[in-house]
Amino acid sequence: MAESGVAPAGGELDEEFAVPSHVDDVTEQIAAFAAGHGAGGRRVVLITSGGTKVPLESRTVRFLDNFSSGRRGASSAEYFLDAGYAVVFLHRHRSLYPYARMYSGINLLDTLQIKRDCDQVVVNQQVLPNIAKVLQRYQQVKEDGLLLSIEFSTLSEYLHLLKAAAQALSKLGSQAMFYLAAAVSDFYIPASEMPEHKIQSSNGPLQITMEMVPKILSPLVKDWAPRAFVISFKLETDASILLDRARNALDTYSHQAVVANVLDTRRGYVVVVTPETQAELILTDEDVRKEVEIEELIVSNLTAAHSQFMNKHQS
Ligand code: 9Z3
Repeated sequence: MAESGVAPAGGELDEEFAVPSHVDDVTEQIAAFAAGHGAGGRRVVLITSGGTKVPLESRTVRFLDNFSSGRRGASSAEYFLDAGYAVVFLHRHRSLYPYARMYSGINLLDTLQIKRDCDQVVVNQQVLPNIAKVLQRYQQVKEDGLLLSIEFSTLSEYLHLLKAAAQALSKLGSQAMFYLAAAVSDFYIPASEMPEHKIQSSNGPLQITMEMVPKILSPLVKDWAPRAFVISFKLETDASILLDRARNALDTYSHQAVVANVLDTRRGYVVVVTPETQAELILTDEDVRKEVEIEELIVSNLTAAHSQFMNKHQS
C-alpha cells in the first residue's frame, strides 16, 4: 500500500471528510474512560479493527470495501484485557467482536432448544464450545468497565473517530497504546467529486479516479498523542517487500513499532519491527494443535515493549 500522501492538519480533515454527528459524544466517552482508568494506573489501549467502507455515491448505493474480518483486533482485545489493559475497541460495524467472535457464523437459532412441556429456552452447549467460561469472562470485563466499544463504517467516520480518540487518550501520555490493526482504505473519492445519485449503468462502463487518503499516522504521532506508544500494521501480499515497507513506515512516522504481515499467512506468522529490533513470531504445529493464537504472541511482545517504553518516558 502506498506510503506517500499529505498528512492533514486537524482542520483539513474536517474539510475533506464529513464529521460524524456523534463525534463529540464519543470524545467525551473516551475521555471519561481514560480518566477513570488512568487515575487507577491502568494502561489503556486503543485498538482499531476491521475494514473501512468508501462510498462511490453520496446517496450511497455502492461502496468499496476490503477483506478484513476484524479477527486480529477482536482477539487482540481479549489478550490485552487478560494482560490488565483497559480497551477502547474502535471497530467496523458488524466485524468480529471480542468473545462473541468465537461463535461468529453460528446461527443463533441452532444454539437454542425449547424444553419439553414448558416455555423455557435453553442453550445447547455442544454447539457453543466453552460458552460458560467465555460468557463469564465477558461479563466480568463488562462489569469492571474495561471495554469501551465504538463503531465506524465509512472511512470518514474512522478518521474522525480515531482523531477524537487520540486526543482524548493523549492525556494518559506513555500509559496509552495505539494498536492500529484496521485495514484502512488508501483511496477515496472526495465529496466534491462524488455523484449525488446512483451511478447509472445505462451510461456504460464505469471509470473512477480516486484520491490518496491522508496518512493519519503522521498527525497522530506528531500532534494528537505525541507521548503515546504507537503500533501500526503493515499488510502486503508480496512477502519479498514486506520488511522494507515496514522499515519505511517506521522511518516516515517515527512511531514505536510496525507489525508486518502477509495476507495469506497472517494467522500464523508476523514480524514485529522496531527501530532497533525485528522479532519473528511464528505459530508452531504444537501451538496450532493447542489452539494458541498468533495474537497472544503479538500482545505479549508489545505489552513487554510498552513496559520498557513507559519506564523510559514516565508520563
Ligand atoms: C493488518 O495488517 C491486520 O493484521 C489485518 C488483519 C487487516 C491483515 P483480519 O482483520 O486481518 O484479522 O482479517 N492491518 C493493517 C492493514 C493496513 O491497511 N495497513 C496499512 C498499510 O499496510 C497501513 S496502516 O499500508
